[in-house]
Amino acid sequence: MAFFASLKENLKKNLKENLRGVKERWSEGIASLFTGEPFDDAFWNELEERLILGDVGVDLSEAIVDEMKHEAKKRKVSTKSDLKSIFVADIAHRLAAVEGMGQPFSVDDPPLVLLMAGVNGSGKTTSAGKLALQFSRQGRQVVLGAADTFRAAATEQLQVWGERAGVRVVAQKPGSDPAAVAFDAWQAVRASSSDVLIVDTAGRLHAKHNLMEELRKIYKVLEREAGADHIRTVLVLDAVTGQNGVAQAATFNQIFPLSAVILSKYDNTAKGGVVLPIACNLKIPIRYIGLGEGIEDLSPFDPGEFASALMEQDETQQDEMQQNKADNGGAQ
Ligand SMILES: Nc1nc2c(ncn2[C@@H]2O[C@H](COP(=O)(O)OP(=O)(O)O)[C@@H](O)[C@H]2O)c(=O)[nH]1
Ligand SMILES: [Mg+2]
Repeated sequence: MAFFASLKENLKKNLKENLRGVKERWSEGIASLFTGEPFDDAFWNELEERLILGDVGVDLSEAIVDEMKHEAKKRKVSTKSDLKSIFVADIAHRLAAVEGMGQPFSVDDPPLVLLMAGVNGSGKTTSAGKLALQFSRQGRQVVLGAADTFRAAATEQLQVWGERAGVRVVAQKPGSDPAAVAFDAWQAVRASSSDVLIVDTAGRLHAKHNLMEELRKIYKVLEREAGADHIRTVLVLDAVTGQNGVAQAATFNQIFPLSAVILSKYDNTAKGGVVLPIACNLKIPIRYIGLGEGIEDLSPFDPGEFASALMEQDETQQDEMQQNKADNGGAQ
């Protein structure tokens, strides 16, 4: 419930600023489709179209609509509003069926090594800081590795997060080999018998071959030292990312099998439809969701709440429309 409460709070908080963002939401118009008269073929086409527009992908959108048609027939559903719960349940079910979905990382078998990956600005460093605090609060000894050596500022940024979370940061000077930093950080974990290592990395476009190779090298070093069983690879994905997110996930997933997606910035834009094909087709679980810039703003992903939020967001849109009308009325 914490996820939903903070989501709602954030949506309300940003009510006005979000007006523009609303147009970008993947759920735009989906809830309004489910009102009124009995449904016909046009309804199914429209639903499929809106899912595709919402970055769910052509094949998956088609599969969702086919499944719904089937369910509607089986249950003899005749109104669109009855279909609404079938739709929400279907989305939630598809997500929940992916192993690890919504499950925070466990430190049952320490050391746990997290390798953060993703494009520039997606929220890797911020998420690393948030995770460090969560593990530290569980009484775990955490080390952060500053393997984004491209810019001096990147290391400083991680050091700030380390201070906030109260954990040690292992860094070298800018321009150092990131794999060497990862190795150093691992040594620090060993020497201090720490439980968790979180390795931050530089943003990289999935299409940049040499940068992806560099990431593979970091992974190889950690795999050699810690063993694959202890490593979890994390793709941090900005919720605003559209279909390109699927390509990103697929390419990172080829470098090393991804253990998780963190869907960041869900407070900014409640898009995020792209997690459906990532979860359902690539079988990568969404484990956490970022709901703000603060160190506490990371919650376990909840597929049920995520699916329900589709309808909730439309209600927020209606609130906004009413608010807008009231504002305009006041101005006249
Ligand atoms: N609103 C919001 N902003 C976020 C979230 N996660 C990260 N950010 C912001 O996104 C920007 C880039 O984050 P950063 O962690 O530096 O991304 P990196 O380049 O992947 O390491 C920063 O301004 C963060 O404050 C989130 O969940 N919500
Ligand atoms: Mg960073």
